[in-house]
This record gives sequence, C-alpha cells and structure tokens, in this order.
Amino acid sequence: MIRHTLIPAAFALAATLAPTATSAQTATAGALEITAPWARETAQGQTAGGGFLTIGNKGKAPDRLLGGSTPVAAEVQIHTMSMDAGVMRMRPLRDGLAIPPGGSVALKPGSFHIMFMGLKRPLKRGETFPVTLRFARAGDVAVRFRVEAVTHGTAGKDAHGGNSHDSH
Ligand SMILES: [Cu+2]
Repeated sequence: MIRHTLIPAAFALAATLAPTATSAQTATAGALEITAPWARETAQGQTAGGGFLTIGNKGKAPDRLLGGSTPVAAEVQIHTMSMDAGVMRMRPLRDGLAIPPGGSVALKPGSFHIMFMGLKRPLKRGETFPVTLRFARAGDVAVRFRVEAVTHGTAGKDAHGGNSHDSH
C-alpha cells in the first residue's frame, strides 16, 4: 500500500528537478561563482573520470571545496597533480581545495581536478549529469557537468599530461 504512494511521489520529484537540468553553465552560491563544469567522456568499464570547472570567490572570506556527491559515481574526490620523480601523480586533497577571497581557482587537466570514483556507468559525450559540490562556507551547491571529449580544454602540446589520468 505504501509503495503505491511512494512511486508517484518519486516521479513528481524528478519532474520538478528537470527544469534546472537544462540551464546553468554558471552557478552562484553566496560569494562563489562556479563556471563551466565539464567532465571527460569515459570508456565502458572505466572506473573513474575527471571533472573540471572554475570557482571564483567574490567574498571577503576564504572558502574550501571539500568534495561532493553525484548519482553517477560512488564518490566525489578533489585531486591534485604533481611531479614525483619525473612522473605525474595525482592524490586526493584530504582537507579540500582552498578558494581564496577575491580570487578564483581553475580545476583543469594536469592540475587540480574533481575525480568521480566508482563510476556506475560510462559518461557519454554531450550529456549532462548533476553533481552536488560541498563547500566549507557556501555549503552544498548543485551544478551540472557537461561531458566533453577527452581532449577538451587541453592545449595540443599538453596532451601528455592529460593522458596519465586514464591509468587511474
Ligand atoms: Cu584524479
């Protein structure tokens, strides 16, 4: 009996969420402005994918990107990349990524990025998917990532750095 009332409720919720789906390449939350979130397309069986965006902070207080959640992956991590004995390595930022007041931080290939760990399905080029980003000050911010080609946002010469991502 209960199940009959729950199912229509779930559909109604999906319907109200749908309109926000198509808009918003830029999202604002308090002092934060989040621009052009995108993710790399992934192959069948790939377990992790990279996500990128720019976060501006127009406020007077520092904020911090701590992580987030998404229906398409088990976990959302914030990674940094650095050279270690001539090899580019990535590691999770356990304390998150600082967003300084009056500044902006670009998460991009070869640098800071979001890692969607434990992908539940491949990310297909052209689709968008919802992600809730969690900030220390601004709280939860809902954005949509657009899936782009692997080479998107990568200047030709930097393609090598980007490739090390796929071994993840
Ligand atoms: Cu990573």
